[in-house]
Amino acid sequence: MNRLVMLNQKSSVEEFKKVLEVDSVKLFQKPINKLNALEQFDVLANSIKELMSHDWERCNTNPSNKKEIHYFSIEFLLGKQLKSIMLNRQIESLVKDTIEELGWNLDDIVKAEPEPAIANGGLGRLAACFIDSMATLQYAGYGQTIRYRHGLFKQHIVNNEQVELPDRWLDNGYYAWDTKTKEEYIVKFRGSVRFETDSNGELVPILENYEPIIAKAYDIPVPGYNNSTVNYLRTWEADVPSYDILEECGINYCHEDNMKRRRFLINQICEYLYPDDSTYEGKELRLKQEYFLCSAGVQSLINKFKNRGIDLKELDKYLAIHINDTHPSLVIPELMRILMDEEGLGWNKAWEVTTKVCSYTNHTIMQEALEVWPGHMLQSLIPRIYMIIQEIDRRYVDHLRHVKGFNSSKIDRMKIIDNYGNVRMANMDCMCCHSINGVAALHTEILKDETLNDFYTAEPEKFNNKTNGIAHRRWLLLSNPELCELIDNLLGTEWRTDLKQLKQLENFVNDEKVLEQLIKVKAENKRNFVKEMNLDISPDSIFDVQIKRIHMYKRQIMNVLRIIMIYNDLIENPQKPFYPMTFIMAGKAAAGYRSAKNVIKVFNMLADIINNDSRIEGKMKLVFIEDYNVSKAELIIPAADVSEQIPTASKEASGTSNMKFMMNGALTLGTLDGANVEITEYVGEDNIFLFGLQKDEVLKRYATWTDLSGHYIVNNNPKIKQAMEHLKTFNSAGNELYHELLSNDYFFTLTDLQEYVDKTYEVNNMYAQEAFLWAKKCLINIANSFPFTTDRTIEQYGQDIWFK
Ligand code: 26V
Repeated sequence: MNRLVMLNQKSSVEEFKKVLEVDSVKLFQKPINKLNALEQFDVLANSIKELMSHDWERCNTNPSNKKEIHYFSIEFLLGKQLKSIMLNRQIESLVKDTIEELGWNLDDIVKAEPEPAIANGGLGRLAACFIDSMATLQYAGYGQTIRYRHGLFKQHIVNNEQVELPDRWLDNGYYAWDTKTKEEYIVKFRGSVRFETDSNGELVPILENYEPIIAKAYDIPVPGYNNSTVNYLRTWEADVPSYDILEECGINYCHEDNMKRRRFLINQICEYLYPDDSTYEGKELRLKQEYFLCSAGVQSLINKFKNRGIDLKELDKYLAIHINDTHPSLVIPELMRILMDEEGLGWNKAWEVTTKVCSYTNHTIMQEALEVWPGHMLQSLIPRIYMIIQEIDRRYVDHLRHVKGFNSSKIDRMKIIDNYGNVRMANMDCMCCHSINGVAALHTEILKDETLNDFYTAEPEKFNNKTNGIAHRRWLLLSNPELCELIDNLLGTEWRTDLKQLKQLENFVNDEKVLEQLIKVKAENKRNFVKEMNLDISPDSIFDVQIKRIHMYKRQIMNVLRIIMIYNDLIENPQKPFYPMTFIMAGKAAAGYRSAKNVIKVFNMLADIINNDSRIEGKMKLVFIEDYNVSKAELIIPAADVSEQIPTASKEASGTSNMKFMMNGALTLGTLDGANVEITEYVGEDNIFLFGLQKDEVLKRYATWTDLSGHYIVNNNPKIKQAMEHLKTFNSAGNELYHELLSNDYFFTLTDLQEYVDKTYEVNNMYAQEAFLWAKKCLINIANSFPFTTDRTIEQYGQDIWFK
């Protein structure tokens, strides 16, 4: 390319402008003043990539041979990148000044930027925060995932109901931040395994008649904050093999129908995140996606380290692979396969290397999310991998029986392949990884005591806790500049890189001037949110916010029932003091999750009623924000007064929005679950509103088969009964939820409801009566949010797991 200048960090506005001009013509064959906002974004992203290219290339080659961390995850929830990259690379003024000269508008460009949402929720957002922190801490730390053409569906609310539309974020096949690399690998599916004897008399497995699929790597740059590190998130795309490869595999590519079908099946792999798995084919497609990611990723790593001349017997000195939940577990047998079948390491050495390389994080104890595959599905889709899993299982079981002396019922629970032939991925992770961690202290305790107790008793030294965090750069510096400015005025600016300094904010908790400023910042953020979202709500009301995936264990239905109870109360007692409250909810329900969809419908129906009831005199307002995503979270969270964190104790592994809210000065109303427990420890019980059953009680009730029907509570609490009767009237959605709760209130919604309502009144009163006390609590929350940066989390992963 004929460039007049090469960009770098210190480039001038003039130079930057020149590059944009060249790129404009190159990308769009248009002069720079004729671009629309999306084209402006594309050109800008392209130039910023170039600005990083030198550092990117250097980090890619890893000249100092730092140990590399590869974080495999089936989802990454990146959100928009432009502002984050500008912040991390410290090029905010360069970009702003340049586009100002061009007459462009940054807000418009940011709005036009596509938002990759190739994820569901917390798990994927955590992964995105992790790669930001790894780059910031200057680890050679990378992400690996799939380049899905559709992210999680777009949610529309039509007649109060969720309607799913495809998220076509990659429709033109182009995402300005990523770069297609030259790397390609063949991922092999199906076929059969034959054994041949090699010259040393060793048996060598040969996979025959397999179906080849090409994996192509696209890399998205991940720059660290205020340093020269540029790592990447690698996304793998599936493609049809060349005719040469097809010929080599003996596949007839001249047959048109055959090729059409082949192309369709291959394209399917990257079409959707979590395809519908209610059919056999759907389930198999998910498994295909998982192996596709694992095989492509592991092949690329082996290739890289071989090219560097590294002895694969010592791979663990140079490489750590992290398995984010069970979805990428197939990296284990894939690494074993390559080390043994292709690189000639024997079983023992391959096992030693693999177990030292791989580590696993569990993100949920919900049974339905712990993956299990029918053995015959693996056997037909990835026959050699299945053999290896069988062999791992056989040897480990042998060890448990003869070395550990475990009895057969315990071994039955621990085996990878159960007595029905199902393959349990979490069991494989526990057997093969050198480290197993939960994501909050309470969650890790539950893993050790309950969910993974058998493995804990076998190898306790493997277990450790790594409490989640959030990238405070995105969730505070970028999303709440007003609050940051206030903190700068109080502490100087060093806290931005050394979050521990936030603790010093406690020096100001009795300074009414500071508290006033804090109240002002919140008010400003609330007004901004209302304006940006074009909402008809009062910024002077209390913003009570529950934003997360809709799930029965997260208990949005309890929030709905609480609102109904308060509503009934205010109608019956119009004189009762009640500070106006806006109940904000957002979140998507999985397309096939009927109860969750019912909750959305009921909330919206209730909103119609309450928002139009003049008797309530504007004291209550309900808002459902449709199509919740990262950008919306960035607007809502700084505007929140009350953070709703109300899962059934024991069920939410950690939660991360709880941390985002506290860091932005909202007070938590919640249960003692997940990271709420640690939040409570840091802020003190006076600065959080807690209610509800605690973990031990919940687990005890499950263990003792306590009657979980809701009848007793409904019959003994007339107010709850009244609210439930009301719920029943919200057509079939309300009616179904009513019956569900009455017959089997598995998540103790009705049990915790009255305390929840009582706490809400306490919150309301305090906000209304004691503005300074409220602000003081907010400040204490902000001051004590410092441990919840992913910089801390990642440092601990580094010390205890990856570099140990
Ligand atoms: C979820 C889903 C949802 C839709 C269909 C398929 C599928 C498969 C697996 C999963 C597992 C999700 C596990 C998860 O997201 N856990 C969340 O992880 C967060 C980060 O550690 C944590 O804060 C949340 O508490 C936890 O629920």
